Amino acid sequence: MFDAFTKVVAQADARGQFISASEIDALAAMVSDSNKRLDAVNRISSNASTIVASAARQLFAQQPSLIAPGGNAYTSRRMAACLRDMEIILRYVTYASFAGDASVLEDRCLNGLRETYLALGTPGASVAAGVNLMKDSALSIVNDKAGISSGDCASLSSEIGTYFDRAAAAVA
Ligand code: PEB
Repeated sequence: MFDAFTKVVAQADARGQFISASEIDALAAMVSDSNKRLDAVNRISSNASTIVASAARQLFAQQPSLIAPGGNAYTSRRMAACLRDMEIILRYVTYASFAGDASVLEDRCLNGLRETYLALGTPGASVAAGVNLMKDSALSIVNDKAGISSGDCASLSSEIGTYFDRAAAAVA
């Protein structure tokens, strides 16, 4: 598992070179914006159940066959597994957002997930749709102007968006 700093170290070591000025500049920029990152992670984490519940509600409205008899979220056991999976994926997205690096998400959550869903008969495309709905909801919470000092969060939002995109692409 890497964070943005250890990733740069590992890459420099693989090249057998010192850390470059541009790498230092990029990390310095990340540090100077770190309060935005912590606020974003805090907002997503503290609204996790809302994000999961509203994404799931929209997913089942868009794909009602999932909750109809025989569907992949039919019976409370499967529904619970589905909500739990969405929460697990969201949790790893917050870890990646915190670390500034996708490796924790890739290694501990997404690696093998497509094969797991194939084996279970769970439709990966529907999971991906659920992840995209969580992305929309999480980013609107991150970008809410209310109750926070204002600033430009465009690049942070798009970085966080890429973690959701990776999760969706891993199972679609
Ligand atoms: C991945 N999900 C399920 C299982 C596993 C995962 C390993 C099988 C074991 C179990 O049921 O608990 N576990 C999960 C995960 C990690 C992990 C992400 C990462 C570290 O350890 N059903 C739907 C929706 C979708 C869904 C499309 C969006 O209709 C999910 C939610 N996952 C779903 C369902 C099951 C499941 C299991 C329904 C149960 C499948 C079954 O038993 O029939």
